Amino acid sequence: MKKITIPVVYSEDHYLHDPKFEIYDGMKEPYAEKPERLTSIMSSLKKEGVAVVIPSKFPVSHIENLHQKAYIQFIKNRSEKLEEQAVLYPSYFLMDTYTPITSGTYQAALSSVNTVLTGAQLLIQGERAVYSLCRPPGHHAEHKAMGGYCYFNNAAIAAEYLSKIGKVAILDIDFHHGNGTQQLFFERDDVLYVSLHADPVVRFPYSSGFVEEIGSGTGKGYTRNYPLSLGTNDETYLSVLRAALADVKKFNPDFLVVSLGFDTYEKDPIGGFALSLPFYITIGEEIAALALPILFVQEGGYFVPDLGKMAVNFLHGVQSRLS
Ligand code: OKP
Ligand code: ZN
Repeated sequence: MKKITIPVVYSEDHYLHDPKFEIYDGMKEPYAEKPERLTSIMSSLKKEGVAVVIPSKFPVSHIENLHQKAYIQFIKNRSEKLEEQAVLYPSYFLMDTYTPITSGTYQAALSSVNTVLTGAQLLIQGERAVYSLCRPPGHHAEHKAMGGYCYFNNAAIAAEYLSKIGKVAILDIDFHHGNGTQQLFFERDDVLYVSLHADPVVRFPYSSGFVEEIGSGTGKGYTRNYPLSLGTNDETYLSVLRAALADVKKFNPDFLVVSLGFDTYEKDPIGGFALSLPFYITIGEEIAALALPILFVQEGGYFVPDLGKMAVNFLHGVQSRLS
């Protein structure tokens, strides 16, 4: 197998965000979006000998391009005022009960944004593919609402940054629909949003990700949703992935941003598809075959013991199609 030469952008700042619980239908549950997720991926990638890039600092204006200033300030202020072990479920700017603020949340979320912007910058400098290994994730975060473990919309912020240079397509292959990313580009025709996800009737975020949502105004036709049934297997997923990739190809973008979730895996504790471990090689190959500069942005994936294997398989698939 080819050696993985795709740079991995990673910062240990994500450890600063470590809530101890989430609230599911009123009951406290252990927090699924935990730091060990990235520890698992990072230790497997290090064994593959990947080059690790530490993110540079970008101005907050990149976040302000997509999120309301008052919303950003709110997260910063509340975060900075909290005691170390405190877990705050704010009454404002919040769409669910999975996305608390802790003392390190703002710093971690800011670092997550820097991780993807650094990746985007590497693409602009000519890199073919970059993996931004960030947490907290971002695709559920809307203009002025946190939710689904997300605070700032990393993939959307990277796409916005790249869109100053060329047309950008976002392919979202996390198990959940990226309601935030969809919202942020719903009325635009310079950024395409295509998503494969669990049927929102049965899974989070419940309120969006339906086929009828296709964008509006100038953005009409630049949002595409592919909801899938629980239990979706490798074969069905592959045929739908190919349809989504055909949409991307037709759009003819200059850059591709992939919201990469590993919660489509058969053993994922909060997912519900039946994708196998070797299939992640295929997903990587199919996406890389588009021959576009690609930024991979980490979103979900919660079966910690196998996350490293999924990432390695995926990157091997991508690598095999980079000429
Ligand atoms: C974030 B991402 C289980 C409930 C989980 C929240 C899902 C957030 C997913 N205790 N519901 O897209 O992976
Ligand atoms: Zn997810």
